[in-house]
Amino acid sequence: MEFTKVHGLGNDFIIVNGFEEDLKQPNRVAQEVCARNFGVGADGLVLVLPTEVVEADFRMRIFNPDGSEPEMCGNAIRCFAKYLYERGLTEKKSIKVETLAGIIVPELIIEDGRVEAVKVDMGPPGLKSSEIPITEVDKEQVVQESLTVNGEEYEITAVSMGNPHCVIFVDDVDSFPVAEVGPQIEEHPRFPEKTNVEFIEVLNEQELEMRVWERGAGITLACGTGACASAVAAILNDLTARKVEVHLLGGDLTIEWAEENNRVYMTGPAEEVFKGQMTEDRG
Ligand code: ZDP
Repeated sequence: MEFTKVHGLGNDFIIVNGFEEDLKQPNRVAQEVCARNFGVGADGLVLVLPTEVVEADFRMRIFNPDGSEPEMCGNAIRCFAKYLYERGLTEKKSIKVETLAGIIVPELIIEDGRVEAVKVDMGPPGLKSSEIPITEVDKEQVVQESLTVNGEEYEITAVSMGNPHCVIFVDDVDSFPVAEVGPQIEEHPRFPEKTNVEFIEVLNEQELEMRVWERGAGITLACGTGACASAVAAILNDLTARKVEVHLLGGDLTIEWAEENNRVYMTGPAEEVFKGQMTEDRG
């Protein structure tokens, strides 16, 4: 199985071209190849696939290291778009991608023939409790809702970017025990699809500092959908302007929740690292 290793802000992925490789059990392959010591090592497996949706150009599937299939991945879709363009699979600079979160549209920002960054139309956020989903409430917005975790009470804001996110504002994100609280919230019974968890320190009206515990993946250096959800949560709480810079362990993303059309735009880099070939019957 031929693959390409890519990353967006250190959130790393293995891309496999599904036009050439036929993966019978992508869930199992994801578990194998994402393993840091026994495989290639990555935060996810991404498949490039044809689409049957007339409004779309390609289809993206993504698998977490635990084999589960999330609806969307913000960092991966930037790498996905760059991969398509640089391999000549498309000449379009604005590519319509079918995902389980609907059609997402990455737009390449090209300088001197190189893809310098990708701006992604991530679509509108899901705010209703049923869209996230979160139980025990039936609300249009889940803002400053109380969640009890291991006897401790947290004020949460929950947002869907196709996938579920639970955002918690903290005073000091560097000292917060992400690895301890993250998994307890990921598996909290009020999130029936589990959830990604973002811990956010508001630096000022234009900047957020973020740490993430990802569903099915654990701590990662960056999470694109999480940065979008966190910006939306900060705006819902009147903490920031509608356009913010989100600082993650792996670098920065620019997120804008546009007032005129309710859509979220994410801009950030995408890098290709190496190509490889898995040995024998792996894959
Ligand atoms: O929703 C999930 O299960 C996530 N682990 C999917 C991956 C999301 C992601 N890393 C992104 O960039 O949006 C991080």
